[in-house]
Amino acid sequence: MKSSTSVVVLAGGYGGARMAHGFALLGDEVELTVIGNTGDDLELHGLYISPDLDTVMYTLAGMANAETGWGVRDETWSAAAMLESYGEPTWFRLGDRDLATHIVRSAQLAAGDRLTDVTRDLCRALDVDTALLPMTDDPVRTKVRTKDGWLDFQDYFVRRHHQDDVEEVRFDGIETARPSQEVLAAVESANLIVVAPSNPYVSVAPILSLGGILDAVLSASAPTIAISPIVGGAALRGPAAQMMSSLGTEPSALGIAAHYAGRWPNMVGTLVIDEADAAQADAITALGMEPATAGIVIATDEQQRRLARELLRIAGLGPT
Ligand code: FO1
Repeated sequence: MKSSTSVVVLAGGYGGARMAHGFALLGDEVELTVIGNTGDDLELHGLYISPDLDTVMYTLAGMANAETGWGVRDETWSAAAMLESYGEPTWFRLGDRDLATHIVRSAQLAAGDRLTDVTRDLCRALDVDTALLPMTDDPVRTKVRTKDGWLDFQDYFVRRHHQDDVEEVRFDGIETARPSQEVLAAVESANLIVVAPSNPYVSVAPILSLGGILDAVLSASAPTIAISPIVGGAALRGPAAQMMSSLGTEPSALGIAAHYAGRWPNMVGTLVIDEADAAQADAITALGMEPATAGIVIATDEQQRRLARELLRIAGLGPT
């Protein structure tokens, strides 16, 4: 049987989950590892919640809520209603099925297990055979500075509906946090590394800011392909375009290229942009990045699968 291609996807939430799903749909052709951002993680009601890991896990398990882009589909909210009765905060909505994930994860962490091992156990229980790796087992928390001062990420993103202009982003704990051995091994042995169409500031940056990961990616034998999270000047979901503007980057495919080239020189070999942005290809080439044009709006399984296959072809790993 043809040896499978090892693909590592650096992923945030929504866009990362869809890109990962595209590779998962290629079945045995691809051995998929997803390195997930944990900077969005939070503790609420005494539970440890890992939104980006859960979005990827639920998507790969076929149980994601496609409308909201987070949590579980066909969800019920009885526990949330009872929490409300107790006067508990419910601005960060936790559905009954989703709560089971946080209960099991919190109990295993309290028993001393690593987040890496807990995530593996949860995925296995949901028949997800993709290796979903937290970027680190150490605490990292994304904070954003707005005109009202520093905010925890979920305060900014959910409670304040990411309406604030972000003036600065920081990752508390990043100085001492280290990528797990599993993460470094996956990067080292990958045939292809994919930077998913995730928010460069709060999904991709926490992963690449972890001590040792950038060097691992730069010295890996695998090519690195990034997919623009911006199509036609807008983010497909979430505040990426708004953040780029307030943080000084033009919200466009070219702006993404400039951001990646400036912040992580020589890390991205090919930037995949949407057909709608093909006119920016030459300017992207001038930044030392190879542009590739493809359909990068991947709402359906077929679109996700097709983009995954196209990325393998671009990397010289799939049928031409
Ligand atoms: N996002 C919201 O906009 N509103 C919510 O109430 C909400 C709850 C929630 C619960 C669990 C979970 O895993 C994610 C949740 N999210 C919610 C999304 C979350 O803020 C984002 O997935 C990431 O942090 C950003 O990618």
